[in-house]
Amino acid sequence: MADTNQYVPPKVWAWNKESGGRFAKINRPIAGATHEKELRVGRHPFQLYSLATPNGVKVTVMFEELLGLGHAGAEYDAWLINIGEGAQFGSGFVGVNPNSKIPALLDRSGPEPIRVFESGAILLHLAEKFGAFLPSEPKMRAECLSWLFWQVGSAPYLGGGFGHFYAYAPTKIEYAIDRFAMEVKRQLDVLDRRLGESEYIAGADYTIADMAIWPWYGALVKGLLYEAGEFLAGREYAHVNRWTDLIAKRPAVKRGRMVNRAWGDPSSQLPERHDASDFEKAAK
Ligand SMILES: N[C@@H](CCC(=O)N[C@@H](CS)C(=O)NCC(=O)O)C(=O)O
Repeated sequence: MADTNQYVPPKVWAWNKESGGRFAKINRPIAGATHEKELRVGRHPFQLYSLATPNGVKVTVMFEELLGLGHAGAEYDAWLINIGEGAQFGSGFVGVNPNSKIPALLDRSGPEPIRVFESGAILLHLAEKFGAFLPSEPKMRAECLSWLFWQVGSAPYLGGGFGHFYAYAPTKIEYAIDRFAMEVKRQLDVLDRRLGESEYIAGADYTIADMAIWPWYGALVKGLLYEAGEFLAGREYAHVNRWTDLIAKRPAVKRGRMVNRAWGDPSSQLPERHDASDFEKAAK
């Protein structure tokens, strides 16, 4: 591979399939399906096609929270989409999410199925449908949506920027790691200041903004993402740590983070979820 200091971009970029990096196998410069594959459909009103990455966990936590509140209409089947094997490029999945990324949702609760992609849009769709975890008072609602969209806009710097160059890139490039470590630490400070003045992100209540932010930034300060806890001094963000621990104790969060998880400690995994009783059957 070319030395990054000497790399001179060509006039027109060309796809170099040997570019390396942990996800080189699934990265492509073109969209669309690579193969025909129908999605399976279960018996519940919601069909979720996902994986327990931070973006996936946002949605499974939301479903478990809704069910925990007694919204029986939020029953869902959670199907495993193995992105490492390219399942996001199957024709059925691309039909639900033309962007080929988990999570993707099919809402079959009405007369016609509605597709929803982008984790933030899915959280909002469910919050509006069930009138839950999204404040109705205008000021609180605006605060909640502002933080929800903050997460959607900020996390790519954490994942695609910092995480990529710190953990996955084939070479360690100081400039890139510095640039994104600086930005991610700035983001953590934004959160820490906010959580120093407010119990939850949007205010006194737990909302979809917490569900969106926790799987990324909570995991980061605890050293569970990119093994970067020490590097970024995650422990120093005291308010983020306080809030991370508070949310981790919620029973729905404990269940949600297991769904579509197919790695790690066997007791933390529930690769597919089709019934509330599936959690009891999971390995202890
Ligand atoms: N902005 C999207 C990001 C989704 C995303 O990046 N999903 C990743 C896993 S966390 C994925 O499916 N990657 C597969 C790929 O890029 O091919 C969202 O919030 O839903």
